[in-house]
Amino acid sequence: MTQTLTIADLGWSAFYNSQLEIDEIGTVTPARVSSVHRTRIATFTENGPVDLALEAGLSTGEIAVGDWVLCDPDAARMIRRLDRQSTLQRGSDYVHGDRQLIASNVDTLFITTSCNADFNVARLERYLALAHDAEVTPVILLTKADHTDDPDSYITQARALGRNLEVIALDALHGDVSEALGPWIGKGQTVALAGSSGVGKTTLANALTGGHAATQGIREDDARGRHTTTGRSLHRLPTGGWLIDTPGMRGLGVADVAIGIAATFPEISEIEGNCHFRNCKHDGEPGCAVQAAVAADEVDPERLKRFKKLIREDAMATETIAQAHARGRKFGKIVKAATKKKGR
Ligand SMILES: Nc1nc2c(ncn2[C@@H]2O[C@H](COP(=O)(O)OP(=O)(O)OP(=O)(O)O)[C@@H](O)[C@H]2O)c(=O)[nH]1
Ligand SMILES: [Mg+2]
Repeated sequence: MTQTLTIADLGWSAFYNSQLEIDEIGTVTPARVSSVHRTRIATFTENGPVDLALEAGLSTGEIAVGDWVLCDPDAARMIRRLDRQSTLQRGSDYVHGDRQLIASNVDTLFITTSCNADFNVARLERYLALAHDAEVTPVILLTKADHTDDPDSYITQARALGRNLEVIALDALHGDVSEALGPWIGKGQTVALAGSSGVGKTTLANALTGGHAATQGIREDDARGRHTTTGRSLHRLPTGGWLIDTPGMRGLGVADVAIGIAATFPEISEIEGNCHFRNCKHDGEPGCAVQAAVAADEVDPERLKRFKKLIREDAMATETIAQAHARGRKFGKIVKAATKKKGR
């Protein structure tokens, strides 16, 4: 990147500015994380790209692409991370209750799927829950529109997954992608691309940046890709926005996103309060308002099935996370007590 950028160009706003301590103003440099590595992070600053080492005790696992951090420019060292405006993360490890950071401080999530065997409404709903929970605007991108004679059928199915949900079908190899995605990629806006491997995320990123990041052909038999992109990275767009490309995700676990699930299924969550029992599972209990709405053709029974599955999975994963935190706290106390004893 040769041109100089202002901090506003990088996406800085009053939200981050208000987190600066008085003695930090003018002495530290804000930097936006562009990629995260094992022992260092790459960032963009007003003065160009800077690689930063972390303070002892900090792990790069706690840093997401898109984060704002403060750094000491002379020592090329990160001082601290600023609070995030939004955090996209998925449930990744149920045993340990871990969640994996996908990206942070994004305004829009481009949920990317292709007009072929990858298209799956249940998976799209998982991404929608994640986006809604993070208060990030979801947009469904249907790639490879040139692979089907009937892109409209995909558009109709995707639009049915939300109220006023933006759904865009495109051919990333031949169409004018910047024009189609214009509303979300303007100055200071940040978008993240997410979806299965091989759906064309990097192809879209290249079309938007004018770059040549590696993309790869897909296996014809199952329409799956081969994980060409291996790390998350932040890119500057000629339109003034910022784009985060991510590696394809095989499964998308939900964890601690109950609010996002409710927002993804408003036709169900809005009427649940009318059920006779407060903890109604909509499984045939008397006075169930949701089953009544299914009977009246107001709620799609397939959507209800998928809603219940996500709620169950989310509750289990959330409990595991809570248990893991409790274990962590207990372990911390034991270590503290042992250290104290030793010091005596
Ligand atoms: N015909 C057609 N092919 C496309 C389109 N978009 C992407 N492709 C092709 O699909 C293949 C996979 O594209 P990638 O951009 O590497 O997919 P990806 O989602 O980044 O994959 P991962 O990095 O593995 O997650 C490439 O061969 C692209 O040329 C499209 O709109 N139309
Ligand atoms: Mg890719």
